[in-house]
Parts: sequence; structure tokens; C-alpha cells
Amino acid sequence: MMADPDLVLLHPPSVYDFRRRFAMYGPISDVIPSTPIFEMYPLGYVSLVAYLEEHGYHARIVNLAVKMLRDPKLDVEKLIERLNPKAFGIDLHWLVHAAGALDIAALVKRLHPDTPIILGGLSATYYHREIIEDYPQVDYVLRGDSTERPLLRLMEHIERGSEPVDVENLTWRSRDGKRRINPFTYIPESLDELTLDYGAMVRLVLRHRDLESHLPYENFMDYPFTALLTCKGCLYNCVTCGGSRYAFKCFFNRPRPAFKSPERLVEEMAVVSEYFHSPIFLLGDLRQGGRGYAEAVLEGIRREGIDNTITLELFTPAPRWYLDKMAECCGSFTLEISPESHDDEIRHRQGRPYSTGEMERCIEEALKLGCERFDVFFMIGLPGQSYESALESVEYSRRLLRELGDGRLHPFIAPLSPFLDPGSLAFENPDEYGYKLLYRTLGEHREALYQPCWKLFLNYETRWMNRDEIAEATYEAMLRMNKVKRDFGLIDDERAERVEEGLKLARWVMHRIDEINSMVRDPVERARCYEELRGEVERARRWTWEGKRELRVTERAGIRLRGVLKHLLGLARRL
Ligand code: B12
Ligand code: SF4
Repeated sequence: MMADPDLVLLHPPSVYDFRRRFAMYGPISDVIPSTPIFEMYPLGYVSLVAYLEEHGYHARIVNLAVKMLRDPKLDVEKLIERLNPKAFGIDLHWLVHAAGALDIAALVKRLHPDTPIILGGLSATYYHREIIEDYPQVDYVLRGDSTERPLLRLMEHIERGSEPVDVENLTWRSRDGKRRINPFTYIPESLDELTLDYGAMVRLVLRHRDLESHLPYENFMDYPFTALLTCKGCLYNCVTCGGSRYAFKCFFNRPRPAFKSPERLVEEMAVVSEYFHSPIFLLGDLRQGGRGYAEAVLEGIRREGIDNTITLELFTPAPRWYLDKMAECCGSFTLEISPESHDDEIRHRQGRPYSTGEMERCIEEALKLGCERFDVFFMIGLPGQSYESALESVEYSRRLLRELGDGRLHPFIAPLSPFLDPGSLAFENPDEYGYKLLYRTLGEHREALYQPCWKLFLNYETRWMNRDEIAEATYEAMLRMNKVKRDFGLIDDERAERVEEGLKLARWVMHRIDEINSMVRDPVERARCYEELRGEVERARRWTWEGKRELRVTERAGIRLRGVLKHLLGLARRL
């Protein structure tokens, strides 16, 4: 029998009891691989496990969110009761897990009152004081964008039963019940020690004979999409982003980005390539590390013969040298850019310093050089953006497709949702950027996530659109974008019809929830009225989900048996 792990890292669903609680989640996760339960765990879980294992601690991941999605009858209490580690870790990286992370922590505490619970991630860092003050179910918060070493030190204290007075980045409650905030001093300047080893994940799956617990998101096996971090931090200051230069400097103690060296990054890509023939998404624009950095990564891809499709993010349009290098070094590559709006002025206000014309030049050149796909993302809820302007971005997409589209160019539009990020310029200075904040504390965001409709999750309004207008603009823009895609053959007629029906139904449900909220005062009666909408909510979800297939970079994706076999052979030889 396998020994109990020292640490179990749980990944919560955004809302613990989503299977029971009524809610219309809408388009809040439409442009990422997760469902609205946000079942994807932070990539950092992989490096935390690898680091602890390297130092003699046995750690594993249990992706509760995926398990609950896959098995509607799963008894979560029983599952947690059976786990018996020395400590539990729970991520509160994204604020969308405010409710799930705290509620799972409370459940774990009830079932294992003597086992310490550790929270970590960007949102936990931002709200560390409130967490330790107001949520007794949490014992420790590890702050920062990198916690491998402090977590190891904390585990040593937990094992010894000593107070962690010297653990960097830690906020905790001492035995006298007082809040303690240890210095925030562990901010590594290189990421090379923090390994993202997908091979280690496959080994964990084989060791625990438990694939589901380690899946990064629900349909990963159907469509494995692997991502690697190139850096932590950012050089840009998009005003709504909680991962901007401003946010990292003010709240995560990182004045400038830290990079993974090109050599290390290419090694990690080679491991991915051994196990998966899925696209590899390089997170962060490589040019943030300078031209030499970007060229070294691309050269490495060529040198190692990595044949996966490489997906690159562009924070600004790529110059010719960069596009040439991609074409030269990658057998297959795709690009994505987020102009957010077609309107130069709005984009500049949002903190993205380039023009629509420059973007068009880049798209045209990239497609000529063999880029297999170019995704362009627009957003609703921006500073200076009216209802009409949001819809104009869809009309612009039509013009763009007419001029440059040949099946490889894919525009998307989605709302800024559910939250304006804490730590972003706009969250910290809402007036200055034309925002009005509706929720500020962790507790308020947690409550928001229990609301019956995604529109009511939104923690902001803008001077140009209130929440109703943001939601109306969202559905209208998505309906129009669906039509544009159908007209240009990016989505087939049958799927387009389904998506259209789904969006219309979702908008109807949203209006019906508004009606119930305005007419029915009694909470029990209200809950009964919501329940009547369950069938429609489920249908709308299934139909709009069809549109998400279009996010797939390529249909060629899967697991390579050669990697798994190599690992199994290695094991057999050792026996
Ligand atoms: C890469 C990325 C993604 C990837 C995720 C890849 C992944 N699985 O991690 C994708 C594109 C899928 C994504 C999606 C989303 N993202 Co995002 N993303 C980023 C980005 C660009 C990099 C951040 C990052 O993860 N860095 C790595 C570090 C910080 O984390 P890490 O190594 O994974 O984990 C370390 C620490 O955080 C900590 N830690 C984390 N968890 C835990 C748990 C414990 C117990 C401990 C001890 C420590 C610990 O230790 C780890 C190891 O050192 C940032 C922007 C930026 N410049 O930072 C936004 C950012 C993190 N994302 C953000 C948001 C809002 C989202 C979405 C909610 C958007 C949406 N509505 O769809 C979704 C949520 C996805 C989900 N969970 O299902 C916001 C978060 C703001 C906030 N505080 O909530 C950010 C800051 C900016 C932004 N708006 O994009 N995202
Ligand atoms: S949204 Fe802007 S600030 Fe945030 S990570 Fe992307 S480029 Fe950086």
C-alpha cells in the first residue's frame, strides 16, 4: 500500500456546491479551456510537487473540481475524509475560487481539525491579512508568485511541530491567536529551479493510478493543451490586469519580471513533446526577455526538433524579424493577440500601446509566412467603451475577415468577467480609470459567487456601461460574432445555429432571473422559481459550449505513447 502523502494539494471548484446550487454562469470562461467551474489548477502545482519530491517530501494533487464535474454523485466529504496527509494546500490563485477555496478549507477543517491548511496564489497573497483574520479554517497563507522554498520550510516546521517564525513570505496565526506577517523576501530572480515537468505529472498519474485527480481541466484527455510559463511578472500595465507591472510591484513584491532561461524552457518543451503531440502554449510574450531571448527560444525549438504546434502570445504586433524567425524555426506555429477593442483610443486607455493598423500589418505578414492560425481577442467592459463601441468591434472583425481571412484568422469577443482583478490599476484607482467597484473584500467576492446569474457576479461597472448594459452588449456582440463566423465559414451552419439558440436562451434566462429578483421577495419562493429554470440553463450551457470548440488550435492533439512506454520500461528495468 502507498504511504500517506505529506501534502495534498487540492484544487477547488469556483463554488463548492455548484452541483446543488442554482446559477447561470454564462460566458465567464468562454475563452479559456476550463468550464465556468474554473477547474484548471495553477501550473505552479506541478513545480510545487516536483520541488517537494526532490527534497524528500511526498506530495500529490487532487483536482476536486474535475472529479466533481466528471462524477455528479461523487461524495466529496468521503473523499476528503480518506485523505490523511500532514498538511493540505488549497490554491486561491484566481479570485474566481474565493467561495470554493474557503468553503473547501472549512470542510477539510471540519473533517481533519488537527491538520494544517495552507492557502497560496496571487489572490491569497493580495487578501492574506483578511484570510488569517476572518477565516479560522485557514492556518497559513504563503504569499508571492513563487513559494517552492518557503513551502518546503513550512513543511519542515509542520513535521517538527514548531512555530514557523522564520518561514519567508508566510502569514499565519500563532498559538496565542495573533496574526503574524513574516517578511516577504523570497522572490527568485530566475525561474530555472522551478521545474514544470509534465513527465513528473505522468509519473504521478501512473504512481497513484489516478488520472482524474491530476487532469488540468475537464476535457484534457479529449484535447490536451499544454502550457509552459516563460516568465513571472509583466512589463506592461494593462489597466484591468492583476498580473501587470504595477500589480506585481505593489502587491507581489516583484519589481521586474523573472524569466525561465531559454535552455530550461526548451528542455521543458522537449519533455512535453515526448509525452504529448498537443500544441504547446508559451505563456507570455517571448520578446519581454529581449530579442536575444526570443531568438534563443526559437532556435532551441529548431535544434531539438520539437514538432508540436507552438502557440505564441503577442502583447504587441510582431515585427518582421520575429515572424521570420518563427517561420524558420517552428514546423508549425499559431499566434494570438488581444487588441481588446478595434478603437485605438480605447486600446491605449487600456494600456496597450499599438494601433489597429500595426496589428493588421502583423496579421497579414504572419499569414503569408505560414502561421497556421491567428486568434484575435476583443473584450467588453473596457475604459471608454460604450455599448455601441463594443458592437462595432464585431463589425470590425467582419471587415478584418473580409480583407485578411482565409480560414486561419479567428476573432473572439467576451466580457471582462467575472471580476476586475484585485491589484490592477483600475481596481486600485477606479475613479481615475472610469470604473465603479461594487465589491472590494474577499468576503464580498465570495458572496457574489453565490448569486444566481453571472451578471451579478461582476464586481464593477464603468462610466460608459452599467452591469445590465455590459451583459446586454455581451449577448448581442456574441450573437453577431457567431453570425460573422458562420458567414466566413469558421463555424459550420449546424453549430452556429446551436450557439445562436444557446445564446438567446441564456439571455432569456438572465432576463427571467432579473424578473424573479424584482418580483419575489421571499427567499424560499425565489429559490423555487430559480429551480424551474434549471432545464433551460443546462440547455443553454450545452449549446453555447459548442462555440468553444473553435478555441482549439488544431484538431491534431493527443498523448504520445512513446513517452509513456519509455517511462513504463524504465520502471520495469528498476524492478
Ligand atoms: C498563465 C495565465 C493563465 C493560464 C493558466 C495556466 C495555469 N493553469 O496556471 C490561462 C490562460 C488558462 C488563464 C486562465 C485564467 N486566468 Co490567468 N493568467 C495567467 C498569467 C498570464 C500568468 C500567471 C501565472 O499563473 N503565473 C505563475 C504564478 C504566479 O503562479 P504559479 O506558478 O502557477 O503558482 C505559484 C504561486 O502562485 C503559488 N501558488 C499558487 N497556488 C498555490 C497554492 C498553494 C497551497 C501554495 C502554497 C502556493 C500556491 O505558488 C506557486 C508555485 O510557486 C497571469 C497574468 C500575469 N502576468 O501574471 C493571468 C492571471 C493570473 N489570470 C487571471 C484570470 C482572471 C484568469 C481567469 C479567471 C480568466 C477567465 N475569466 O477566464 C482564468 C482562470 C482559469 C482557471 N483556473 O480555470 C488574473 C488573476 C486575477 C485574480 N487575482 O483573480 C491574472 C493575474 C491576470 C489576467 N487577468 O489574466 N490564466
Ligand atoms: S494583460 Fe497586459 S499587463 Fe496583464 S499579463 Fe497581459 S500584457 Fe501583461
